[in-house]
Amino acid sequence: MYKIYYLDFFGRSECMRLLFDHFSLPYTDVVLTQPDLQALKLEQGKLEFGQVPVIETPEGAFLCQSLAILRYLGRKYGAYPESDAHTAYLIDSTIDGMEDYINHFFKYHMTPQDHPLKSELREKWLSFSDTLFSVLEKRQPKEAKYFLGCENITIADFALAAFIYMMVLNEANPHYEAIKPVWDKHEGLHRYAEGLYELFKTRFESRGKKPF
Ligand SMILES: N[C@@H](CCC(=O)N[C@@H](CS)C(=O)NCC(=O)O)C(=O)O
Repeated sequence: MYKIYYLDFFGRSECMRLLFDHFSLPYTDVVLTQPDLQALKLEQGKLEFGQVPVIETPEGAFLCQSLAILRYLGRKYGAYPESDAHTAYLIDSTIDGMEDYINHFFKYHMTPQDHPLKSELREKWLSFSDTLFSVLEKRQPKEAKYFLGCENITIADFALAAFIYMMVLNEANPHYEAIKPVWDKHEGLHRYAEGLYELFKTRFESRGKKPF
């Protein structure tokens, strides 16, 4: 069985949970407190980068870096069409775009309210959101079930589903009210997002509420 070592967030490991559920692969969450994390950092060979998420494979290997793990699982279970270089590029650059969003979001979120750069960081985050949603809208054929109109599910769908229902359409996210109007403008994505919800409904409706 796979094990996911992470903090008590959906965060960078949610795309892996969606993939495990989709392919009916058993997994268990090892939810770490900060002291647990500090202790785990001292255990040789487990957290190579001193960060989580890390997954332990059924064979006992510890894998780190969330996006590398997602690609690894995608390759292993047929959800990463690498033989088509252009499709793989579109998938990778979409996932990198979400990573950039997360960096903008947390820079803004972690900056104290009275910091002189707070409103500039908010503008940068919202402006990047608009850019990201425009790119997604352009890449996604309106009627298609899977991202880019791929015939089968890919890691982009797992990453996008995790992202949209954690960072955007998540009322428990502290900046939901700010991001929702930006999302609402990008109508071309709404049907795809509804399809993702249906696909992962069991998890979304049983996982509880967390800010991200
Ligand atoms: N590039 C890494 C980033 C991982 C990361 O920043 N992890 C955070 C939690 S989301 C962490 O481990 N923080 C605790 C620490 O660095 O002590 C990945 O994608 O896995």
